[in-house]
Amino acid sequence: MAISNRVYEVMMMVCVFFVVSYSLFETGEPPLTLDYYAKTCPNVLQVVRKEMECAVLSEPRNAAFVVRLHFHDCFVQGCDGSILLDDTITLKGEKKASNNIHSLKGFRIIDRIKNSLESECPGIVSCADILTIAARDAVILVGGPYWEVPLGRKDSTTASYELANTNLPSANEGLLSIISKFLYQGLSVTDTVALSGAHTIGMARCENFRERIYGDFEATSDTNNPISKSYIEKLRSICPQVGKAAENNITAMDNVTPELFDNSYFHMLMRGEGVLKSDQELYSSLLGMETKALVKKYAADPLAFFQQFSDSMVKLGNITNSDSFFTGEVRKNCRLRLCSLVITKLTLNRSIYLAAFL
Ligand code: HEM
Ligand SMILES: *[C@@H]1O[C@H](CO)[C@@H](O)[C@H](O)[C@H]1NC(C)=O
Ligand SMILES: *[C@@H]1O[C@H](CO)[C@@H](O)[C@H](O)[C@H]1NC(C)=O
Ligand SMILES: CC(=O)N[C@H]1CO[C@H](CO)[C@@H](O)[C@@H]1O
Repeated sequence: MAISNRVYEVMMMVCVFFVVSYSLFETGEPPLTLDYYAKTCPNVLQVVRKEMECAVLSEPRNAAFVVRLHFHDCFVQGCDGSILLDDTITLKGEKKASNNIHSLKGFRIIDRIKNSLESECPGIVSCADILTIAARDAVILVGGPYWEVPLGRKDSTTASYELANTNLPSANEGLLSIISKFLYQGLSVTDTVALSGAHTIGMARCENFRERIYGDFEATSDTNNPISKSYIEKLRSICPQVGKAAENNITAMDNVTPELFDNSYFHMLMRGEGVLKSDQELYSSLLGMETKALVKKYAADPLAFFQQFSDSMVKLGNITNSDSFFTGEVRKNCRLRLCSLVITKLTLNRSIYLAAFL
């Protein structure tokens, strides 16, 4: 016991040393590069692709889970794997934040990729980079565009439940509020519309579309059209107006080609049949002249959508938190900070000693 505690103390000091020395001596962020792992883990892209192929082949919705995970990671402290951290006694994670709880999934897919990469090249590839590559592969595997992924992110040693609550957009939020959340991250109105096109795959839960289907759905869609009428009836049967029983009943956000990454989401918006209020507002809000024009453009021109989606995903992946570059680490297990392993063990036996430290 004494020996192992000594080991933890040394590791703790090493952690603290790195944190202090990095933050003191470094300024400016090193750029991400396409060949970041060329020498240290040359097979990284193949390993991620193989795992993603298995995951998406067995369940197409896994593609949607992973794309959304990446988005929710990047909007909170930058793309630093903070979304992947589990709650512990010393860390309140992001998984229970309002837009994540009962909703975000796919963590086990990332665990599986991490395990493969730890046997291929231990301690080299960050969880934040894994998530970025996996999201790109997810999109390709369901028929979407390819883009090259800049790499070199570090994993955070922190997470932010508070920022997860404030930065992430939600289903019933108005257009201007959503756009301002994207602008805050350095993303444009064009990025907002193109990235929303990710809703061409995946599902939404009743609690996120109830307000819309008992609200302005009939006003935006054509209720004289029998197809449109039966669609809203279907949505209402999945999600009754009252009661909690159907809260986790789900429906596809693109009801035409739910498992295919295409531009039919934008056609839905033009028919006024967007499932989420936040989706339909891109086309129907009186304040959304620019977003409406973009919706029309991507509905008419699938290649323009694919091109912009790729560019916007690279921009999304570029959101960084300068802290994580210097205090960041490469986790062994995406759910746990390296240093926290040390801190937790020490806390058990040495809480007084630790209190002096922190
Ligand atoms: C524009 C603001 C956005 C809002 C308000 C929003 C909101 C939502 C909501 C409420 C859901 C359903 C969650 C549930 O019911 O459990 C959802 C699902 C999803 N979102 Fe977004 N989202 C936005 C933008 C994005 C972006 C930028 C991406 C990725 C680039 C994205 C990817 C996804 C995916 C793939 C799903 C389906 C997940 C699944 O099948 O479980 N969303 N989003
Ligand atoms: C993203 O970051 C990379 C490297 O840091 C840079 O080369 C590229 O221009 C950036 N792309 C966008 C769209 O911001
Ligand atoms: C959930 O949706 C199904 C249709 O997909 C519906 O038959 C069922 O009644 C819904 N559950 C509740 C509790 O409303
Ligand atoms: C004195 C004391 O509390 N020792 C504990 C230190 O932690 C290990 C587990 O990590 C326990 O087994 C010891 O009992």
